[in-house]
This record gives sequence, C-alpha cells and structure tokens, in this order.
Amino acid sequence: MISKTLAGKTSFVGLRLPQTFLFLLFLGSLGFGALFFLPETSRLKRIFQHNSDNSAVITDSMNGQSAQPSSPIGLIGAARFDIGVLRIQSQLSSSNGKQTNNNKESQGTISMEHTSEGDAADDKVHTRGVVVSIRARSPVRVKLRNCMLKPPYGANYGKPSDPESLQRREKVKEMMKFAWDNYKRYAWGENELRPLSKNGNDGRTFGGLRGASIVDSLDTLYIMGLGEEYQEAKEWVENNLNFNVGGEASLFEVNIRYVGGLLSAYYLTGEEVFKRKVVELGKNLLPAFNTPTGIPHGVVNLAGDSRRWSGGDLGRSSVLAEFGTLHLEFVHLSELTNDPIYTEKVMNIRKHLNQLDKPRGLYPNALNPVSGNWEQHYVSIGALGDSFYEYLIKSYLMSDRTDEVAKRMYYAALEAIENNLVQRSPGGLIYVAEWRGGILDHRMGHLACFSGGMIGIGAEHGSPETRQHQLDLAANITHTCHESYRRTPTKLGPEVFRFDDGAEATAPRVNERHYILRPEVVESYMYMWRLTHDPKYREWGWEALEALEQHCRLATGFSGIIDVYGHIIQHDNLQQSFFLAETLKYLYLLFSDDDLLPLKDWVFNTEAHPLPVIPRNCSQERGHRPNWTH
Ligand code: DMJ
Repeated sequence: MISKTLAGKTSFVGLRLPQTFLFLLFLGSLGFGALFFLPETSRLKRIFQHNSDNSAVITDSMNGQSAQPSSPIGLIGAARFDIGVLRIQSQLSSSNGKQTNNNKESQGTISMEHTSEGDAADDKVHTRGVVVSIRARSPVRVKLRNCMLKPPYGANYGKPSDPESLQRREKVKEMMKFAWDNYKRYAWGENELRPLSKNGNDGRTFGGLRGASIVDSLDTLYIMGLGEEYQEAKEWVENNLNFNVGGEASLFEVNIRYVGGLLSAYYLTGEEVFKRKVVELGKNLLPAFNTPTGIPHGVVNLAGDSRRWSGGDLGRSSVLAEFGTLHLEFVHLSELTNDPIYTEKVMNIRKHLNQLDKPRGLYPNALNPVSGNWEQHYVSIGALGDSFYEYLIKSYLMSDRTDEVAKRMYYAALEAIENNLVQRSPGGLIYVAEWRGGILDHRMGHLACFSGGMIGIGAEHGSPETRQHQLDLAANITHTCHESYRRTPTKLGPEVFRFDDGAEATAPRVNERHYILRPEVVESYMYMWRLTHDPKYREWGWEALEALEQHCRLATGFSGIIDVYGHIIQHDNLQQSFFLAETLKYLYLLFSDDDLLPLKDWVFNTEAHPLPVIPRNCSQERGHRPNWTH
C-alpha cells in the first residue's frame, strides 16, 4: 500500500529540482521499429553516412556528378520494418531532381538492413553493419559529404562479444519490454504508470501535455530493437501528441523530456513526424524568455504566456539547473529550423552567467530573472544545480569541440567545485558536499551521482596535467555512489546520503531514504565503463539491476520504494518516465559494445536522449554556425 505521505513525497522529489516542481513523473515506453530514412533534410543523412567505411558511398555518389546539390528528396513510398532483423525499405524519389551529367531523375530504392556480413555487389555499400543499396543515385548524398556522422549502431548494434554481457543486455531489454507493456496496458497516453493502482498520473509538470513516457521511451525502444513497441509509440506521437494544452508546464522538464526525446527520435530514425512535432513545440517555449534579462521563467504556458514560478521556497527565482539545461536542445532546434533564435536565447543565458560575479567562482542555484542577480548563495552539484554543469561540458563536446567558452566555463566551475565542495570522509570516501553561503552541508543527493560520469567525459579534454587527476576524481565519486548502494540491505541507494554525525554514505534521516528508479548512479557506471573498461562497472550495474528486479518489479510494472533500508518493502506506486528513458538505457549501453552510440559522435542530454555532435565542417558549409565567442 502506498501512503498519502509517500505519494506526495514521490511527486515532490521525482526530479532533480524537487522544490521547484510539484509535478512530475511519467513513464512510458514505446515500441520500436526501424527506421529510416532519407528525410528531406540533410541533418539525418550525415548520421548514417560518415565513417571511412562509408567513403565508398561518397565516392560512388561523386562519380559522374557535378556535386551540385539538388533539391530535397521526399519520401514518397512506404517504409517496411521487420522487427528482429531491423530491415527497412523505403521507396524514394526526388521531388525536384536536377539533372547533372549522368544524373537521372533521382529515383530509386534504398534498403538498409542490419547485418555484420560483407557483400560486395556494385550497388551495395557496407557501413559497419548497415548495408546501403542504391539503385539510383541520389544527388543529395553529394550535398552531404561534409555533414556526416557515424551511424548509431556500430558493427552489430553494439552486440557484446562475451556471452555474459549479452545475456545481461537481453535482461535489460526484457525489463524495458515489461515496463512498456504495463504502461501500455494500464496507463496508455497518460504521463506515467502507477503500477499499484493500475492507472496513470496526470503529470502536472507538463502543463497538460500527455504521453511523457511515450516520448521519453522512443529512442530506448529504438536502440533496443523493440520494433513493434517503437511503432506504437510513433503512431501515438503522430496522432495524439498535442501541444495546444494551455496549462503551466516546467520549461526544463518539457525541454529535457519532450524536446530531447523528439529530437533524438528524429536523429535516430529520420521520421519526419518527430521533426515536425519538435519544431512546433520549440516555438511554444519561446515566451518563457520574455523577461528583462532573457533568463527564462521556470514555467511556461504552452498556449503562449509565461510567468515566474511562484511556488516553493525559491519564490520568484529562476533555477540554475533549469535555465542552464536548455543549451543542447535549443542549438539543435536552430539546426533543424535554420532559425538562429533558439541558439540566441541560450547564448544570452550563457553570456549573462559568464559575466556575473560568482562567490568563490561557484554558481549559486537561484537567479532573479528580472534583476539578473543571484538570489542566494546556495550551491549544489545535485538538486537545483546539477545539469547546468553537465550542459557546459556537453555543449563543448556537441559543438565538435569548438565552443571554447563553454569549455572554459566548465573547467573553471569544476575547479571551484574541487576547491570548495569536494571532501574526503573520515573513512576515505570522496564526495561533493553542498554549500550554503560558505557553510558546508555534508550531504550528497542521488542526483549528484551523475557527476562521476560528467567529470569522466570531461577529463580527456582538459589540460593534460589535470587529466589523470580528473579521471581519478570521477572514479572516486562513482565509487562513493556505489557505496551508497552497497551499504543498504536492498542494494539500492537512498535519495540523499550524508557524511556527518558518524554517517558515511548512508541516510540517517527517514525522509531521505527513498529510491525512485533514478538513473544517475548507473549513468556514471556506463560512462566509467566506456572510459576505463574496468569490469567492476559492469558488475556494479548488474548488482543494481538485480536489486531493481528484486525490490522494484511488481506484477504490473516497476515502482520506486520508500525506504532502501527497510526490510519490508513499500512501493511508491510510480514508474517514472526517466526509468525508461535513462535507467534502462544506460544499463543497456553498459552491457553493449562501445560502438552503439559512440561517445565521440553522440552526446546524451540530461534525460539520456542522444543528440548528434554537430561536425564543424557541416555547419560552416551551411553558413550559420553559431558564434560561440562573446
Ligand atoms: C531526470 O529527469 C533527469 O536526469 C534530470 O536531469 C534529473 N532528474 C531526473 C532523473 O533523476
């Protein structure tokens, strides 16, 4: 049974910004299908045609052509999708094929199937697992030669070579299907599944938007090869996702889950419906920026109005982790629309923060969007601060390492964090404390555990002298977060763990002992695995998975639990959408080979939605690469 208190608490803490949002939670899932392709925009194509294996495509397409870009190709035929083998065939035709040399009216069939076998037929090209057969040449490929990314799947969908990892990965996939099936059965179209009451929640965070779990799950279903489920999800988006809702939504939550989820789905699949939807949604978010400083309000009315968030103890403030977690998605909105307005909005935030005085170099969590000044001096790398730091380093990486301002801000912020917040416990555990106007609070939230992965991915891009030190720091924080799990009887970690009054990575306070299916700890395991290949990270991930199965799996879906130290398990009745978007995706990637969504080509937004790195040549070619300096 879930108590009222618990239900209330769960809603309240379901996010990294607990005081700010009383809403939350959705869940979802979607089924998968396959893909692609040949969208009319160039963005997509570069994702599938990139690496050196692919050069045959480029050469082939160049032969006999004048390299004049043609008009966009439109998808006019049907896409066929076989689940299991992931096969797609799309009938394509040029909507306006210009003739150059021996170019014919561009028309033909492109078929792609996942395979690891070679085939040297003239009209086929193998791109590390994807066979592209081209019956008629498409001039678009020429246009895209400098705008290519590696395909997301690598050689074989990231299939691990060792049988144990493969088996574990299959288990994660089974969990995803189970979570999805139950969402579908009891809460279809709602934001999240409530597995005990067998219904859905309304997700007030989203201002009336529905289907949060569906949008959040699209890419997870897709990369796992759950084709039928992906198709269901896509159809729901196509027919039911409606932005004309008029309620008050969290700009942050809508951005990371809906904008991020739709962008990823588009970049992975090439389905135009996702682009259409995300562009429509992006426009609806712009009124939030109508403030004297351009620092957005936390809440936006999707029907066109915005106002300051007036609830909670932050009063009129805008929250660092909210307005600082827009950059990746908004830059991609500009990429997709060719409209610089989205990039301008987030660059303005960046500029404002860069020029503000910062206490000891730290970024406080709350800012007044009217005066543009800090409202208090609380600093946290967990709740209310977290993903701001994450988006600095990821902005740099997503810009193909050209966004030097983001890079400088990230490393300066990390230095301030190290100098002021990073601590060693009496028992030798490294943790990141919180800071309240100069006084340390020796606590670390589960949310802050993402920082192991973040510091890890940043390590190799800093100065060579700090590289090993930062990698060690990342490993130490990840170790501490693992300890917060290991020291509980359930082997799941609490919402907050402390290092005071004799506590060492434990949660003495009853109201801090819940676990709501959060991803941050397994997220850091995944990054640290990719960076070090130390097998302990896979073992730790497996421990977490077994604990999830044992304590959070019900007959009707997954649920968070109220007390990770309890011997009798009580459930919170919520399958959070981020469980499908993040927790299960990171576990799946942990047991996959590294070439499934390789980190040099893809950057995960804070809700684990992969966004492609924007190659520097690509944007220059299009003439509107953002100017990162200011
Ligand atoms: C997710 O929505 C995102 O990871 C966000 O950045 C923080 N909160 C949840 C997961 O805990």
